[in-house]
Amino acid sequence: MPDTTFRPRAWLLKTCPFCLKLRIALNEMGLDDRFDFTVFEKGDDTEADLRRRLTDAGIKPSYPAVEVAPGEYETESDRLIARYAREAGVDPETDLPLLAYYEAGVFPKFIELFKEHQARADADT
Ligand SMILES: N[C@@H](CCC(=O)N[C@@H](CS)C(=O)NCC(=O)O)C(=O)O
Repeated sequence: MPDTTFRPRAWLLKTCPFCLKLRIALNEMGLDDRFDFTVFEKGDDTEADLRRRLTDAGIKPSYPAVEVAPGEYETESDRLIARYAREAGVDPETDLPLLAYYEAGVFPKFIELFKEHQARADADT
């Protein structure tokens, strides 16, 4: 019998553009209530725990990450969005105008800023 009590958990790095993309898509698909969200910061205990979970599952750590079924993890924002869009019966290309607005506007700039910020943080350590 399928486990109907399972709730997917989405791990989102606080300043990650791809994590915000997934969050926007889930919200726009009306799926927020079905998920538990864990927001973490670079270097904290939550990130260490997530990296362990992904590595143990044979997945290269990358954020966002979702436990899509008990003990089963998936990364890659586009793949995750496609997976839940299928479940929600929507086409992410045409049915999610807020996601489209984010992807065509702030998203590429946000990635540039994130990378610059990351490079500065790496240089400081
Ligand atoms: N193609 C991936 C890219 C995700 C990505 O590059 N995420 C960054 C954070 S914004 C990451 O996981 N970095 C690895 C790290 O910080 O260790 C996706 O769409 O999910």
